[in-house]
Amino acid sequence: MTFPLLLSIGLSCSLHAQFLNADEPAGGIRANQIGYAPYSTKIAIMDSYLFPGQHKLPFYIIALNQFADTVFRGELQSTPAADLYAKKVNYLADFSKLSREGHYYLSIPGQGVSYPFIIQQNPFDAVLKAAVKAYYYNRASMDLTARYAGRWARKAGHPDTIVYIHSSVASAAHSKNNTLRAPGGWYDAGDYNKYIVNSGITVSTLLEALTDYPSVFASLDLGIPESDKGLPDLLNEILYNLRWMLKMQDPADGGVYHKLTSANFDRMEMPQSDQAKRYVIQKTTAAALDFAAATSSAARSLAAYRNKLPGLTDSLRQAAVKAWDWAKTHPLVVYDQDAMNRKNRPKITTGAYGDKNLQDEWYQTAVSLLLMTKDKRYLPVIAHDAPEHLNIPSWSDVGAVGAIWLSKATAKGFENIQGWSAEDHHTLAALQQSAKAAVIHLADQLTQQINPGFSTVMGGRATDFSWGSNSSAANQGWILMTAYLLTHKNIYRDAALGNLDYLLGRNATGYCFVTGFGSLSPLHPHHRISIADDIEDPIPGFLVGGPNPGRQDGVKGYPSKRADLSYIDNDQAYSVNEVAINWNAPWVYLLAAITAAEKK
Ligand code: G3I
Ligand code: 9MR
Repeated sequence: MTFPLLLSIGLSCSLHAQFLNADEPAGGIRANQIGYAPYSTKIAIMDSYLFPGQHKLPFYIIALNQFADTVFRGELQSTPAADLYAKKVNYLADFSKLSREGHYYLSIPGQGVSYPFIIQQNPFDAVLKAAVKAYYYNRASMDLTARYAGRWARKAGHPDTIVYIHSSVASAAHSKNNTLRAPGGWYDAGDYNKYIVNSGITVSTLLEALTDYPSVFASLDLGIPESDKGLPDLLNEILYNLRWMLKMQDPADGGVYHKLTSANFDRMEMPQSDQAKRYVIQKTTAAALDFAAATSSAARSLAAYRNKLPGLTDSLRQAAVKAWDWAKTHPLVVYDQDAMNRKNRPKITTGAYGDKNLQDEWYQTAVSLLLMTKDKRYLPVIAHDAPEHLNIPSWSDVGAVGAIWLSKATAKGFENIQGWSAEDHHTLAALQQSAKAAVIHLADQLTQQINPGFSTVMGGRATDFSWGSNSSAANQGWILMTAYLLTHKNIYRDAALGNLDYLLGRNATGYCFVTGFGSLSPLHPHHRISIADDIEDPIPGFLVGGPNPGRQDGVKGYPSKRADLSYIDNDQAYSVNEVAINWNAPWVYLLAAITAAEKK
């Protein structure tokens, strides 16, 4: 490593690129490649798999200035137990006591150096902003102009003004000539389709970040066309998708189409080049429920901005109740793509989001509608469908989202409601109590499932590594930070910060899993726009899927079969290197939560 070279280029972003180009790799040092708040925990791991070191070696934190000042000296310690996957003890450098702001790297003489990092207040502001802006870059149906999109400016794709009603749709009273209009919204992921189930949890998660950390988002200026309208930009961005979601409801009966899609996944081309016919597919119960949950949670969040958005709050409220009523009369229309394809043409082969167990959807949606309407008809459903055990949130398991909503709701607003008996109030209080206990219990389970090799909750169980594993790390963070909000116990915040470090580089692969950030970062995500746009750098701000030993994409060249190493930065590797709206959402939550909870 030629540090004088580094010094000559100054302390700018190009620093990171220079590190990558340097001859010497970072060895087996695994650490957050962005940085730390001054008073937070700061840990780097020497991965024994790659690092031939031994404990008791000294390590140094060196300032990236012309004097290369040593600002901290410590000694490596062995991790408390073996790494769950490598089955060996790693070494750990703890430099939490270093609080002086600056640009640094860690050095173990004769062994290697880390990538650079910063210590400063609010170290994640740029990552957070990019994580939200990523949604803008995935917008359908509008030009992204250079003013807002910079070098990623592109033409509008998929106007979705003529969307065909697929034969799987039993009735579509509002269609004209067997077509309808449903422009806007975000592309789901690396593909160009739009799926209600996944949009639902994405919107609900992002709204929760806005609700819990309003001051973090009040000042976050995304530079999008809707900026400066007096609303937080996160909300502006969410509204772009919500307005599309509203168009996916049949106003005649309240049913909601499962997805808007082409028959097959598109080639690796820019959105505007894709001319395939688009269809709305079958109304399903999951779509109706997830739609109702997202629209009602939006109506609840928007109450604070009501006079800025005349009409929208009311439309959302009505849409949510109508979708619920449709679900009540169609309680078990599950999306089974194979069965659907046996009866309908064209065959549809894009993402299914086909959840067969809807108990958790009933629960979360009943919670949201209860909070929005104060109508006690939702109480029995909540009582009946409350999950016995909560799992971390995912597109197919939203019970924890409902429990989070219920546990944070206050009794305020429920007093003096007509028609509520003392017993109803008692039932609500008991349900709230058990929701809160369940969220805290889940957080406690998480704090006890540590992979000692990296001191992270993420990877504490082998099942953490499945498709979209990085979103599991972020969703674990969401649960932990909710428990922190509910109890103010530092153990939850510290565990969540460990997962944030995991995603930014303290993991076995050595990658900072966010496009455009860190020194070793995905350059080839499975993201059609990033692949087809002739710009070398991928669209920034996306969390990639992450290690997944399923390796369903069949790509050759994965470095290892080990669960935590089953990752490859290859644009065909969709089971580990795709991006998705539902994966960035808990990432946004975690970044905002950690920012708000920064130790001063
Ligand atoms: O639930 C089982 C779990 O019990 C088991 O232990 C584990 C072992 O691998 O598998 C789990 O199921 C996996 C599930 O994801 C977990 O969420 C399935 O094997 C896996 O096939 C499934 O992958 C889904 C993938 O689509 C394929 O259907 C992902 O969740 C889902 O995020 C992804 O979504 C796609 C859309 O279809 C299309 N757009 C892109 C998007 C992101 O890749
Ligand atoms: O690009 C598709 C991605 O969005 C999906 O998550 C993934 C799994 O459903 O499928 C990708 O599409 C691939 C298809 O499944 C198989 N043929 C190659 C396609 C592009 O790599």
